[in-house]
Amino acid sequence: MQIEQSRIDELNAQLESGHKRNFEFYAASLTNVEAVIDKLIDFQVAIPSWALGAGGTRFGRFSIGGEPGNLEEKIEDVGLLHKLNQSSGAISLHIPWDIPSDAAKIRALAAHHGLVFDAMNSNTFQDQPGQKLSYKYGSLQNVDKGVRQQAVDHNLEVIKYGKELGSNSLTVWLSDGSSFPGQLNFRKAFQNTLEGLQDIYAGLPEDWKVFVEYKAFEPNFYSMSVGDWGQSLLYASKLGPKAFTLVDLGHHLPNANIEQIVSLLLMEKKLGGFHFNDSKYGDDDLTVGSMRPYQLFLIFRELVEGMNARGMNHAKDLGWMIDASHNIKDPLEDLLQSVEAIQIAYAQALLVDDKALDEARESNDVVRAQEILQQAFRTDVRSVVAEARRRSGAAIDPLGAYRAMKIRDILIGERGAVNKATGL
Ligand code: LRH
Ligand code: MN
Repeated sequence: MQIEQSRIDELNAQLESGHKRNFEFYAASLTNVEAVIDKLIDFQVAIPSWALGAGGTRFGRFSIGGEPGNLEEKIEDVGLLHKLNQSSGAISLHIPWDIPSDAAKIRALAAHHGLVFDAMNSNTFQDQPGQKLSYKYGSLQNVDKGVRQQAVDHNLEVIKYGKELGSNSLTVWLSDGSSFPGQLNFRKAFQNTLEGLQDIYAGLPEDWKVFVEYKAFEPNFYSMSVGDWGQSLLYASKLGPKAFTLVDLGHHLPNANIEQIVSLLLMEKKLGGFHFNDSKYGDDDLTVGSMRPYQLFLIFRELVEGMNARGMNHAKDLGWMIDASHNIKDPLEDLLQSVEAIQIAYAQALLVDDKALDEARESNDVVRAQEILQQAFRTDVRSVVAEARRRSGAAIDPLGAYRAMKIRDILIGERGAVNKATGL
């Protein structure tokens, strides 16, 4: 299904006066509101192709109905999100779940929905039907050279598909590690993994980047061979200028200070991008901003400070991607909420009075520094984010529009109630 612009304009007209009153009230107290709106309009978040169906856990999966049954329908669904918020202009594919049957046709379909292809994701954490060698004991770390080579070949194949689709980056997340003390020689595992990543790096086109994603645990529960930001930075530094770290918010040990990690990786010019989600315990892959919106704000605060310090283009110079899995929510509603939460955190981070904060820091006025930060965090910017959408032709209230148009019912009507999307 496709959404007609006239339908969005119609729904916006119903919300116009209330929105206008809200926006004018809040904008009146903001010095840089126009600059913030311009930045919000430019800021696009890539949607993961594997998060458009109902996820699940080992304990169960509850179908949502109307799920995309192939790559074309996944692109259609991201097209729906982008039409509603004009902030989801890219899709991140996972291979082999999303192998394009006809790359040119797929590329044209994406362009028709205003979408480009963000980072490609390889998969050496599952054994595919007919696969020669198993990844049970890891992929690039594996003691068996044949398994390591198979994993390298797969990543080079993913790059091939990415080139055909116009992507220019590869995310490598390795489930490699160990689940029991004694199982693994950590040094050999690191060396094998580095050699494998070097072979993949050698296959990168000139203008490509490779993102090394780290994770503290799962599916291995004693060690992970890319277990934290330090290990990812070590690999990325040894690989070369096209290699960067990728920060998945759910991949940290409890109470990790992610905003400090982000500020240092950015300072070191080795922060490549994000997988945004939220969590209370582990890699829960929950709606962005649903558990710890203040942490998300603090992360964006470090991003804005660090990117400004290096004169970076906020919208283009880092990979902004969501990585989520939906067990009980409608995936499209969850993703609309996540993009909104990211835009709100970014807008609040742009409102911080930099000069006053520096003065407070230079004079160790800890209380004033907190007050300056929380002044921005406690500023309701929802009407500013909505105004950015209105100006870009999107829905003032994407979630309201999604429900008013009964999109899930239409998708169930078109695709059936039981089909399962490939992905997690
Ligand atoms: C691993 C991960 C990785 C993806 C997978 C779907 O937890 O975050 O980014 O490949 O989820
Ligand atoms: Mn991830």
